[in-house]
Amino acid sequence: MERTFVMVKPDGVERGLVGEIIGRIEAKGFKLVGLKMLKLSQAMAERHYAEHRGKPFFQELVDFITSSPVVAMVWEGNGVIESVRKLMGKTNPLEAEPGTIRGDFGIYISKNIIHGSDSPESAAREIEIFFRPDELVEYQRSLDKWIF
Ligand code: RTP
Ligand code: MG
Repeated sequence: MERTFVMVKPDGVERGLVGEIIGRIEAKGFKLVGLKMLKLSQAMAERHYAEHRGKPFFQELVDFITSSPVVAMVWEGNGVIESVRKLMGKTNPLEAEPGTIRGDFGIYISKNIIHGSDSPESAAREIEIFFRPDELVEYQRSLDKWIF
C-alpha cells in the first residue's frame, strides 16, 4: 500500500494548525500509520532537505525547520502521495489555491506550514529518516472495504 511522509512544520505547530491538518487528511480517507512530535537536529534537517543543499534558501530552510518542534507523520492509502500534495497546495502559499492547506493558512514561501513527499522515492527515503519500521502501525479500519 502506498505511503507518504507528511510533516507539520514549526510554523504550523506554533500556530495551532496540527489538528486542522490531520483532520483534512483524515477526512479525505487516508489512514494514519505513524505519528510523532520532535525537534529536528541540524543533521536530520540537512539529510531531509539534501536535494536543496547549495541552493540560496538552504540555510534559511534548515534554520527554520530546526527552530521549533515539528509533527511527523506517515499516511497510507491509494494515491496518497499525489493527493496529499494537492491538499497542501503549491509551494508558494500566495500561489496556492484557496481550499488547500497552504492556500488557506500561508503567506510566505519560507513559512509554508506543511511538507509532503513529492514521489514514491522521496517518500521511502523520508519515512526512513524519521521512523523505525516498528514505529509504523499496521491495522484494519472498519471502513477499509470502502476506502483503502
Ligand atoms: P516541501 O518539500 O517542504 O514539502 O515543499 P515543496 O516540495 O513544495 O517545495 P520544495 O521545492 O521541495 O522546497 C522545499 C522548501 O524550501 C522552501 N523554499 N524556499 N525562498 C525560496 O525560493 C524557496 N523555495 C523553496 C519552501 O519552504 C519549500 O517548502
Ligand atoms: Mg519538496
